[in-house]
Amino acid sequence: MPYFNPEIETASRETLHDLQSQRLRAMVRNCYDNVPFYKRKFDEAGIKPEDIQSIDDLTRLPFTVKQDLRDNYPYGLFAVGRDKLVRIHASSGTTGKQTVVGYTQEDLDHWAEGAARAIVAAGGTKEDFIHVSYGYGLFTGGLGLHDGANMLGATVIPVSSGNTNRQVQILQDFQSDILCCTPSYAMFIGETLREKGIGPDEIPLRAGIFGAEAWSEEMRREIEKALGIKAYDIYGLSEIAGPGVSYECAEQTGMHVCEDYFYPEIIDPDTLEPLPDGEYGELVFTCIGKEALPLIRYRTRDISCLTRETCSCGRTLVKMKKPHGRSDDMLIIRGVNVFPSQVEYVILQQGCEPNYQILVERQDNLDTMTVLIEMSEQMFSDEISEIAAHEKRISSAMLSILGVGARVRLVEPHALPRSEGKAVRVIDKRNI
Ligand code: DLL
Repeated sequence: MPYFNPEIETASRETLHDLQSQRLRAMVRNCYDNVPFYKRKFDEAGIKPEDIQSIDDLTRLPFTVKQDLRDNYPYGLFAVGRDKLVRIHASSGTTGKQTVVGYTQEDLDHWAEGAARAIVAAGGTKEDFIHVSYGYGLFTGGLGLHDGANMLGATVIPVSSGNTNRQVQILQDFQSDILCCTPSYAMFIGETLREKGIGPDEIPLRAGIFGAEAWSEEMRREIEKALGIKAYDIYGLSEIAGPGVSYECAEQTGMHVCEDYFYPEIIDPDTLEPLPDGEYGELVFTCIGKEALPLIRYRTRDISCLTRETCSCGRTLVKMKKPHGRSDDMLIIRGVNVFPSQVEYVILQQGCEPNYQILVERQDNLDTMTVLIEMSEQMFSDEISEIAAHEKRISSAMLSILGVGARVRLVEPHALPRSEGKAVRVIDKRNI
């Protein structure tokens, strides 16, 4: 069973515990001495760096939230000066001011190692051609997988996102082995292949490493079929590191967290108390071992759970379940909590393809949810009554699974915009 770093990926729990404790001690000292924000927070909580001796003391430390990054925009939480910084990235900033993150060379090396571990866990070797279709730029996807492939010694094809016809040509002509992009873009590439009459067996692609947005098991199966590959999940977030904070192995029952650098916890988002393994709650990360932006107990808003059962791949690193979505993606429709991922589940379960958009409006003080779904070629019909019957069937499945009614409107194939990066699924007009 190949690993990128067997010493860490299959380390005993004791070894990891010691390493994590040692790194946490150094990190806390770094925060206290170099980040005035953390010094103030520690002082307010009456904590001295020497109070934190082991990773078990982590829960005594305060949380950090995205607003703290915004309040200290752009560089106020950095623990190093410009001379040590080597790279800046930023989040897309769709929900407010963008957040800016920075890395030293050592930070970049740790992040690249996470991405390299992910490529190896997906069956990649240094012989492989890694086709990177995540966007390059301030978004961490492109450069993250790029650096990971470089560290492994594989060959990078740095295509970036967009120009889907060209992507297909490169997949064929350059003989890419592993495709890296968002799951929604992988679907779009699959659809383009089909339109060109190219069968999945006519491209040499073997695997895909997909992340940056929530995607369901049903979506995985659609992508695997469309591209003729095995599809692996990868997770990350700019504030902690880009892709490679955690990654799937062949067992595909969760993503192994690089807990030697990024220590995970699950908390109850209301009480802020830690939750035991196996319970779903908000994922929190502490960047032990990070120099430039050492965030303590950063609340991700992602909903997941941790498991420490033995994995058939031999890795001992804790696994996090596929995030259900973000707590701030959750829609409240007439008082009922609805995650876009649940809507996607119904759509795929009802035999549609995952090309949809959720439109939320408020009419006469009442929330309404309309789900626009593209018809598949098989569903497409000139008979209005046939289309209406499909809409009725999907709508009643929505009601029984979501617990709230949704109007379903089937639209023509290709009527909805395709995404080359993270898909925009929800248009909420209630606050406009
Ligand atoms: O999306 C980093 C990344 C790039 C991850 C490429 C994987 C692949 P941000 O733009 O900061 O960073 O967005 C981070 O995206 O908090 C999750 O809500 C979501 N996310 C990332 N990976 C997954 C995943 C990158 N595998 C936010 N499943 C995170 C579900 C994911 N959600």
